[in-house]
Amino acid sequence: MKRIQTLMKFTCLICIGLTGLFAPLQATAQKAPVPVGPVPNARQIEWYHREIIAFFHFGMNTFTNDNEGDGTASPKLFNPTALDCNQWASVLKRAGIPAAILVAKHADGFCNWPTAHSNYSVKNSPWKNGQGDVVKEFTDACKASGIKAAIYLGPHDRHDSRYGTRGYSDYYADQLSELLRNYGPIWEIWWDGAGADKLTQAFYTRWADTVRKLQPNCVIFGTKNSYRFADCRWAGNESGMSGDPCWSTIESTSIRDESEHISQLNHGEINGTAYIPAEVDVSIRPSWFYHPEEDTHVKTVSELWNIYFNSVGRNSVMLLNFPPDKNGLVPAIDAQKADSLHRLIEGTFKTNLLKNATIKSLHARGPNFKPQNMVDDLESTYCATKDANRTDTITFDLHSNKTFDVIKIQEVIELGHRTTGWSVDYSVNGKDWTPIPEATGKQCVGYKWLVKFHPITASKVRLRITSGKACVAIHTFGIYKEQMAKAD
Ligand code: IPT
Repeated sequence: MKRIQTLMKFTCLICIGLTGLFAPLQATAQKAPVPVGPVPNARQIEWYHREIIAFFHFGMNTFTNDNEGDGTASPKLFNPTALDCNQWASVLKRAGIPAAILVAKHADGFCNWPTAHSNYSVKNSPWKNGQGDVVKEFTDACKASGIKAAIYLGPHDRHDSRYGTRGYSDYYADQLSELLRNYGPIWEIWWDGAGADKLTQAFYTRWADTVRKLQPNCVIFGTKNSYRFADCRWAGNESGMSGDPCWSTIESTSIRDESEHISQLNHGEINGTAYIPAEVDVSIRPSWFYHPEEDTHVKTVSELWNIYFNSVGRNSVMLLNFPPDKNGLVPAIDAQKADSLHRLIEGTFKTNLLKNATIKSLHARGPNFKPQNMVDDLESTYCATKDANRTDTITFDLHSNKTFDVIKIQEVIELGHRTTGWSVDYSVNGKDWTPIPEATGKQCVGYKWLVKFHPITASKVRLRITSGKACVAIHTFGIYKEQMAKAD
């Protein structure tokens, strides 16, 4: 009995000794890196993953062939002959676009839904004898297609004489409540800064409160005096161009003082204290609203491909506007371009040519964070270095020559912006390295960074993380061959 007890004691001591020795090592190898700097909230993480959002500018301007109506056009002019939001949704489904924002009221003040708070609405139009509701048709169509529905309720209003007064604050809050209460989940609310200078922070404090109470998960696109509530920001232009770099971080006051900070909106600020990434609004046509004379000016697939690289490929979300015509339909040509863009994206990014590469890194953190995680197509895994290593060199041996012209790199956004410098080189003979100029001296990664260049044929590729704010955490690294169809 005594012997058994002594043996047990001895065994336990050995166990404790072994655990003591290996546990800390094991723990370091398995422990995730800690976040650095500002990090995204749950709404922003979800928003980033949509990548492309559709915008629908449809309203009185569609019928007056205008973009900025002054609010005096008669409601009698609003009369779409064949409005079909299911057609809009099917265009988006085919184009792989998972979320859409409808203009419920543009700055002319005309309301696309039968609001109880104004007579300037579809209620007084001939469309469906005043019984129609575009917001309802839109949100129903989105719901039926599994598309996230969102709303633009223009803060500026040229029709309502109370604009800028206390009375307007009530009016807008009432309309916001109507829209956020009666149409199911609203994924985003868009607060255009155009003409909104009269609106002080007090207006937005009240309206943001309404949003948060009625739709806690709703993303806020904030501008100017709504800066304190912004989940995402304007990129500083309407041509589809985020800056290089384009940090998700910024000083939120740069959003408030927009006109003096266009460059900050475009590039973000590396040491910005707020996490407010860019949403890049751009129209598939020259204007936001439909004009028949622009039927021959729909953006080409190459133009859209460039915009995709300059928005989604620059750590931003792309917000692509489709202007429905007077019938209330998305024109076939616009639909076809969006469809082709989708096929190009899908085709190009289908095969990561690094998938079967042998991968070596200098400072691998441990088995759970191995470099192979960068090419495994899994959402949950990533590659990280040890806490002490803010740089790394990761070499991919392809074993044979492969031709590629696109690079994709993604960080783990939940862990904040870490990488601040990176470059990619290739080797043909397996020994000497040549830099890819378009992928040299890069700074930002974030949710996603894409680079394209003339095709390169190589048997080895090397990713160098040259500087960072904390240890490296790369979610994805890939090389691809662009799959542009012949007809654009
Ligand atoms: C511009 C606004 O000033 C900005 O806040 C944002 O809402 C943006 O529009 C959206 O495109 S005004 C425009 C005429 C550049």
